[in-house]
Amino acid sequence: MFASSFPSLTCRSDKFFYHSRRPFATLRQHSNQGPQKALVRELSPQFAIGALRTHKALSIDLSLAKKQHQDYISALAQCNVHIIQIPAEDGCPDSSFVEDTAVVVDNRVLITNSAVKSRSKERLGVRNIFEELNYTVVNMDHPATMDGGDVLFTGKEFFVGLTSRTNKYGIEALSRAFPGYRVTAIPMNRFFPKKNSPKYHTFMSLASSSAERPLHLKSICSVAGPNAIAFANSQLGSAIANYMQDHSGVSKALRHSGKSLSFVPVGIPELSNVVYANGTLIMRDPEEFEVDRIQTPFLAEPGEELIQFAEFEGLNIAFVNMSEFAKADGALTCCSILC
Ligand code: CIR
Repeated sequence: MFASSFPSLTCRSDKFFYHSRRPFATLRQHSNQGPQKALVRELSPQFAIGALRTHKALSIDLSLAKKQHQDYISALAQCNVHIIQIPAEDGCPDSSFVEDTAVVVDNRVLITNSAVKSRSKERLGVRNIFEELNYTVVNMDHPATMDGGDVLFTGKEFFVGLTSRTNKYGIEALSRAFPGYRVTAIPMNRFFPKKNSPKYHTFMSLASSSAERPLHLKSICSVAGPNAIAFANSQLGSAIANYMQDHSGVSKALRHSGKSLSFVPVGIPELSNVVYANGTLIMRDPEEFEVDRIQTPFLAEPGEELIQFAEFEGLNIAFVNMSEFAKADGALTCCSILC
């Protein structure tokens, strides 16, 4: 059992629930079938110069990024999924972050509306491919905005980050698009210290790391296996994992059978974004990360918790170096749509 012992939270408002009052038992029964396809998008030739990034000074090596993207696709292919690669969207440097453009569950796809102008055209090519594949396509329109990076689907329910990219109208649109599933919004800002709190200045200095000021919900947590969520074992990551655990319909429904969600704490926050499909866990290469043994003598080896979890669950592991994508605030989930 890898459930962590993170501290309890006090925030428990129902304000952020959309379908939470529906008893979980009345919601759709989940099928255990894993994804059959992975949609990926060719790297834009403008990726290195034009991709949005929090840390503007970071320079991206385009040829290394291309290699990493190829390795990523090879790792996905090991997950027993059929790879569908579509061309980059013309004039959209971020279009390889295809996850943000759509949310797919069963045979239905919600094409999201980006809050960022430079990314708004990306949805065109994605919508076309899903129409060709005969999915039921639902479009999200203004004022709703969403990035798929904020949407964590456990297979049974949605958790959605309320962020600078995803607003409450976007979450309402998601609830309408997938009426059979419970949707819980996670108000990310609520977990940051208030400006007048004594912790604020410490927090802001830590916040130079994008892991502590994540762009998306899934920058610091992701599905790591059946009923398992990996999360950054940081103050913010633990608070969010705690919130999910408290608000999960599955936890409540299955509490008595002992089959609730389990949470895998990951010491290096950037390693908490993983891809799980059909018995394989893709994680960032632990060699990308160095542990400062003087500052943090007791920290586990990078990725050790995930590797132990995968071994315990009998999952295959694939490592992929994503350093160039991370410079543009991306990681593993963002480069594909599993469906
Ligand atoms: C952006 O700022 O939109 C891109 N540079 C990064 C998007 C990463 N997407 C994701 O993690 N789902």
